[in-house]
Amino acid sequence: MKLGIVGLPNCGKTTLFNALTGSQAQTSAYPYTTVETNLAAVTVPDSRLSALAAMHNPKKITHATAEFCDLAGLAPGAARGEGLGNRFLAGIREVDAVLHVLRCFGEDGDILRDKETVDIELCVADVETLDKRIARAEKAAKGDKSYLREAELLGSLRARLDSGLAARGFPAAPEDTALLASCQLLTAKPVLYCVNFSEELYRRRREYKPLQALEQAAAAEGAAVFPICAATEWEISRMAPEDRALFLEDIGETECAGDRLIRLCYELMGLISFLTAGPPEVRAWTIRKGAKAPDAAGKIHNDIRRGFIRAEVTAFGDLMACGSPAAAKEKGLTRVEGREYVMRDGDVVLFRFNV
Ligand SMILES: Nc1nc2c(ncn2[C@@H]2O[C@H](COP(=O)(O)OP(=O)(O)OP(=O)(O)O)[C@@H](O)[C@H]2O)c(=O)[nH]1
Ligand SMILES: [Mg+2]
Repeated sequence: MKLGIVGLPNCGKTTLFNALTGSQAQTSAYPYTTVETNLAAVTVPDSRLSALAAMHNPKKITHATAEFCDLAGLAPGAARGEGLGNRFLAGIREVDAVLHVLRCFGEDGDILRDKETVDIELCVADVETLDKRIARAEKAAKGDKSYLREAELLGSLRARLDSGLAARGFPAAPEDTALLASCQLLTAKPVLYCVNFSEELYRRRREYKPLQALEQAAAAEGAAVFPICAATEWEISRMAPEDRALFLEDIGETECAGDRLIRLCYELMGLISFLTAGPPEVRAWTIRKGAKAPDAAGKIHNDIRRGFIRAEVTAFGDLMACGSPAAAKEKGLTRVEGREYVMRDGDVVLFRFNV
């Protein structure tokens, strides 16, 4: 999972990046401090792994990872190449989801206006992409009429973007999803609006009207909102682990920002984890909700997908209640599942395969 941190210059992107990843990338009060993308990977917290490790005493424990990219600030006009525009847009194209940071500290914070400024740039860039694709489809349609449908579909998506709506949420038929995905539109990516508050505003954010308006706008476009106090969270992330809880409590939290945010991203992107456990390794794997057993097997190795015979599945909770895989089997809580089995979050799986 690759998450891109996006927003206007000086909104606190790098501060958020540092808070989430424990990095020390340069921040400053001047705009365009970040030129080269900052990159860091973090482990996805999953307390089930340590419970499984206690059961199996493995050589290795492997968490799923999430990668964060802190991109250059976006200048209005980026879609026309202003500021670090092209670099910025190319950076977004590579990520699986967007963390859109909105400044709500210091003097000139207007989260709704700033959101719109960035949204417009992304829409304009997408319209440009679509125009190229539509022209190509129209040309191809002269020889092959089947391309007419493609041109028409992309045309109606273009009209949607023109009216200021994101490609995300465009009602597409299942047979069109591959075509739409191939356009790699920026506004089709899942978005989490990270409102970067001053500590003072963070404490009374529930009464902060623009946040409520943002939450409504986000819900309408299939996005979510994550209020955060990035500067404070960065400070807390640098403290000794035993001191963190107290300072988190001071801003009304029990968990650090990174853990909260990753969980939200999983929800937003429709991701779940399945687990594998044995003496060599206890490990979490990330898959999409709705993935079937062979897809999950393919995450581990393509040979296991190809030679898939069956999956032996125990729900994590059942396994813990029984105390051991053998006891779970004895009680009939380990199921044998075939190719059509839809994976669930927390399934502890052993794949049987033959290549
Ligand atoms: N008070 C307060 N200041 C913050 C917060 N987050 C960032 N800042 C300050 O805002 C300024 C800009 O922060 P950066 O993290 O460098 O912002 P950026 O979005 O990465 O900026 P560019 O890379 O230039 O686009 C710095 O002086 C930070 O210390 C916050 O939550 N509260
Ligand atoms: Mg920066």
